[in-house]
Amino acid sequence: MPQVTRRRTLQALLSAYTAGLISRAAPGLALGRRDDAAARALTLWYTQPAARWEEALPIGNGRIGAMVFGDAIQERLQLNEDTLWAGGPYDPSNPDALRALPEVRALVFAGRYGDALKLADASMMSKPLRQMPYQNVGDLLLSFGGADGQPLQDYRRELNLDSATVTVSFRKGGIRYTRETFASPVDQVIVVRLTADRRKALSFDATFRPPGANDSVQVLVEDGDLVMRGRNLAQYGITGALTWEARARIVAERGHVTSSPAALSVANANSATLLIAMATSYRNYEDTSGNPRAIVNAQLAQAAGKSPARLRSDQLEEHRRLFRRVTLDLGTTAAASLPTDQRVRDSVQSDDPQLAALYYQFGRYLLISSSRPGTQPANLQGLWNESMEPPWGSKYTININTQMNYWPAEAAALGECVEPLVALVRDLARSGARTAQVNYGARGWVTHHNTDLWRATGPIDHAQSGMWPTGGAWLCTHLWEHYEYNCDRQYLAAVFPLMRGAAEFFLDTLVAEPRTGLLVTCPSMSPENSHPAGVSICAGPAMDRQILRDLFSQCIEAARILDVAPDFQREAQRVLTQLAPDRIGAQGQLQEWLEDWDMDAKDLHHRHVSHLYGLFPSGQINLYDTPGLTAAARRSLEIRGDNATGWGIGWRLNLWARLQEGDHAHAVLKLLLGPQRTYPNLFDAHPPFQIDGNFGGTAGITQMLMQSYRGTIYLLPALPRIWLSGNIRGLRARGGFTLDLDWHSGALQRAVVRRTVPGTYSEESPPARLHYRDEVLEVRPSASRAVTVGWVASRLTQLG
Ligand code: FUC
Repeated sequence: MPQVTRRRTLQALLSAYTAGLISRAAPGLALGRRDDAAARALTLWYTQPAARWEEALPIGNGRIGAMVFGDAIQERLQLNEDTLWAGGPYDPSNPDALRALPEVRALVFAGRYGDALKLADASMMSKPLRQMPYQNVGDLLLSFGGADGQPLQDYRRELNLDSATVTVSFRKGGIRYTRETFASPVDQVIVVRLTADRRKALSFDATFRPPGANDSVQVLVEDGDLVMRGRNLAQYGITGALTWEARARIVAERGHVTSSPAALSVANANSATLLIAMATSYRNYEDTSGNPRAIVNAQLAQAAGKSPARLRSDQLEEHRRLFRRVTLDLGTTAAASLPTDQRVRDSVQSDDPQLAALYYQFGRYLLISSSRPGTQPANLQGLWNESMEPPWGSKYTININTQMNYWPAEAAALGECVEPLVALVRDLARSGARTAQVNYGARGWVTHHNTDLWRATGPIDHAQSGMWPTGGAWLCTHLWEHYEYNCDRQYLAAVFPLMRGAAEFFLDTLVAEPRTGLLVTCPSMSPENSHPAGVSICAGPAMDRQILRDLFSQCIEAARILDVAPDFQREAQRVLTQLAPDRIGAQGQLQEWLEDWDMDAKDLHHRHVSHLYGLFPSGQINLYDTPGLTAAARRSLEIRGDNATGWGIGWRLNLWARLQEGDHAHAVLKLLLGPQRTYPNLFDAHPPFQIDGNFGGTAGITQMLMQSYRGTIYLLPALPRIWLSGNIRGLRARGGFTLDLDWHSGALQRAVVRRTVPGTYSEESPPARLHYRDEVLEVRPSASRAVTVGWVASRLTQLG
């Protein structure tokens, strides 16, 4: 064996061993106590198979994924591929919209909101009125023959976040069986490794089960592989334009593999490896000419050319490259030794800080598994969906949900995972230019409250929820945020035209509010909330002004950095000063609308807290620069209350953290982690399952421990008293910094600051401005030298 290969194999063996993937009973290998505890802290585990989908465990490589159920007798892997959606390329633009626009505006400004809504519904909406839903590929079923009457013993099912592997193991008839399932981002296949601790003990049948409601799907055996192929469904009058294929190959050690028309059977093998590849003909939102059969064949050929150990070590290395960047320890109580479903059930009354840490890392795991460079962004369910008619189509809802999916990304050191979102915006800037032109007669581009695989950008569903033009502008703030964390000028130059296009749409469509002359969006809404007229349609909601303030200032700053577009900079500056300001209402609350309507709104506890965008995710309203508005935002938050949908709670968590109220933030986090909002597999419950709450939770925990905005890094800004001692290592902060934080007895012990993007920094670069308990300290770590600070005699002090 060549030296390098041997070293790699040894390394792989060691990593598999530390992660607990190699049987603990393996001769000569004794797992150390410390590693055992570390592996436990990153493991979701159960003593029974999944009885329903929300108990199954997710794996994914960003593009393909599975929910693993883990039944001993009949294993089910519910499969997904992120480009398998209904329909095909389509243009939902509606020329009637432009004709109706002046009248809808006039009706809004005349206070005839009901009539405005009716006219918008009749004339301004997309054709078709709905967007295409995400689909399910179907199931891979493995049947192990359970009629022998032998009882099951020592059953355990787990997901280890550090190895991104679901392991099912049990004993039956004196034999221990183990199944390990993972999705490889390197080899683009799902791997199921089946082993038994007695020779020739492994026998099973494998088949595909098509998703319901699709007659085009065939299951067959072809060239020794199990194959399922079909076309996607038509929807809302849009023809299905995709073909797709799932293909599974079994490599068995010893034993026999035989086939029947729609199944493969393995008899008396020592072990077996199943490789599953999936692809569709989607190339991009305008082109569906790909060849899924050729793609899956090539993927299987590559994967089958590698040993199981090599498939495993390549996957581990790539997963850990991202996953291991951040570690979090919030302390451990007795609760941590219980199965995960029980911990969720107990979490309301028990003290289980480790569950919060597990939830935090699960959010990071989900982002790594559902959004990698080159894949589709994480949709409403990330990647995982078993339905042909999922809730809200499992699309991209961009009036909060998709953005929330990416809230944790940068600070949790997963900047790469934002790439699919940037690519989505690149597409929307093209498809949305058509909608801007046709529906509004405007330059630039626009997207309303939803989009799909086909990058549809018009208003959908009903004017009540769809007539909101600010979705694309909000997405663009993520482009800027990616720059702020990674300081890559070349990247900024590439995305600036997208940001500029989003701004140009508003340069052309903002209108002067008749009474004040201030510029407002119209028609628009404060997402999905009805004002006292009982409808949402309005002019100039607070959220739009806040998003546009961010978009325009970020465009100006980007143009300055790049030294481009002076005319555009001037125009953007002029508009910035004419946007209607935020206002404080009679109850001391931050007004959600131009008028002081808040207390008369239909639902005081509405799940959306759109007008608080300025406090979080934006920082334009904050404790330091705008104390009055911040107090008003706090009042609004109190009026809204803490309980909401999963993502509604997730948003509130981040907001309380921004207000630096750690104990309140912790109480909100407890709501999120409780059984009402978290399923046994730790998926967020809107309900139903929606992944945004998971990501909002991970972002919120970060915000409790560290915030970076206003050119300042806030250390432990919202540490709850109950997290007495702990540490978090590897967080990223704006400006290209990495931070390790340790705290003890409720106080900062030390912070280590590094510069992570050395190439972009010189000695003149801004320092890291650290803030802790009203003390500020500027430090200058260099590329090669970390700076350590501590809290000494109530002062923030540089220690080294
Ligand atoms: C928005 C929310 C709903 C749901 C949907 C996907 O419309 O108001 O609660 O999350 O998106």
